[in-house]
Amino acid sequence: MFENLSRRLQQTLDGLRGRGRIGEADLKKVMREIRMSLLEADVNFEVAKAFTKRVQEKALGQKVYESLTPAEQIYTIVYDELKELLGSEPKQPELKHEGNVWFLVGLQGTGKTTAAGKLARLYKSKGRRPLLVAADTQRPAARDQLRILAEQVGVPVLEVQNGEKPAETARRLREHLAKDYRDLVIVDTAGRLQIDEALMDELAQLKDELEPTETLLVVDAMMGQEALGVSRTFDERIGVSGLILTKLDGDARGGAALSARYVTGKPIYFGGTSEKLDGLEPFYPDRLAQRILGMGDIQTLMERAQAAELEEPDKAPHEFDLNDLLAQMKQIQKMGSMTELIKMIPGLSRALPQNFQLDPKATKHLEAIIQSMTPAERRNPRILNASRRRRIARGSGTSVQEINRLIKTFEETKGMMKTLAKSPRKRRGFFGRR
Ligand SMILES: Nc1nc2c(ncn2[C@@H]2O[C@H](COP(=O)(O)OP(=O)(O)OP(=O)(O)O)[C@@H](O)[C@H]2O)c(=O)[nH]1
Ligand SMILES: [Mg+2]
Repeated sequence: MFENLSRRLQQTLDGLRGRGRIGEADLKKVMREIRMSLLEADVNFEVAKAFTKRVQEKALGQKVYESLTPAEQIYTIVYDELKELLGSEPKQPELKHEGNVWFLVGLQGTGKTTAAGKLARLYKSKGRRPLLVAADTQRPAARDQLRILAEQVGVPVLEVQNGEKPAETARRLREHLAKDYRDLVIVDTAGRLQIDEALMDELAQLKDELEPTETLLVVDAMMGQEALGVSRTFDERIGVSGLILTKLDGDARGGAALSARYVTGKPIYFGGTSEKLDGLEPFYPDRLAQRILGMGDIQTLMERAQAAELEEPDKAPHEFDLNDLLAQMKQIQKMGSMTELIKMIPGLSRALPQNFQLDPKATKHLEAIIQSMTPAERRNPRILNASRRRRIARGSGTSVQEINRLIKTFEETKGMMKTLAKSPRKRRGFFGRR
């Protein structure tokens, strides 16, 4: 998602690079290009218009910073406005010491049940005690789906019965909580293909009974503009406190995601990034804006790297060796597609061709080579002389050239690890500043 928009915006802004001055006519042209890029990405028309108008006003009115070139100034304005459009500051749902009830609503298939499971997993990992409530009173299959997720996450689930009245559900919930203390109740509700009165009434009644502390509207980013009109209806009828944007990993153009905050006026709390239970991330307007403008999302990258590292049992400090390289390759596979990660590295994303994919077989080869080495060789690749390399090539069914290449990659990675370890934060920001 966002790839085309990202590419087009970057092209437009790159076109300004190296200019000493940007005249009003040039600026108008740039604004037209930005507006077109946004519209092509399926951004709401009003949103696109207002966006470019604000960028232009700021660009004309801004005092000139000597430290920035005109192109860089426009870059920063576009960045600021994108961030603003996405909600400016990251927001999370309110979480009190106890008594939290989160109500998930949304159209059919948007990802409510999946999001309920993901939220339970996320907050359990933060030390909370979630309870899932399967509140679809019509489809037993929907309740089964949530029960399976609850089992995977390891949290209990309370299931409504067919045709159960909201007041009865509330009573059973209180009874359940009296027996088994829980500080976060996540309620998964039924979806419908279209807004329909019966559903809205049912949800409104259930909401009255359960008195949720947050009502989270689940919006499918793949649905495009129409999702947002629907969101407004949900808000009018039921009241919504925040959004969860799902399927951000899809190949939709991204317009709905970009317009959601502006059109609904509600903060985006989370983004869904895969079908799996760990595919939910707090939504950071600044990081997404950075990613769209191609500045790389180093912070997300580092956090994901750290999260994966926590799962590594062996954390004793030692010199980076081939075992680490192998472990790293495996972690990277775990972290998500390599291509996605590479796209987050500043500079690299723009250098790559549009449909770039890495070869997953490459890791398998690497693994075979490293596994053919003795423990001593893995710890200290310097001892790998020609005869050892020949032996390893035979053992792993590869060639000496491949081993040489691996050693080179290893040396490079080792160098990079040192640089990253020294100054992880200095690399952030516009054009190396900040
Ligand atoms: N790729 C991707 N798929 C998702 C994401 N969230 C949900 N899905 C998929 O979307 C489909 C529908 O998800 P559900 O969670 O069943 O949707 P729902 O809103 O509960 O649907 P109903 O209960 O029928 O209204 C499933 O195939 C999910 O795996 C996401 O963030 N990314
Ligand atoms: Mg469901």
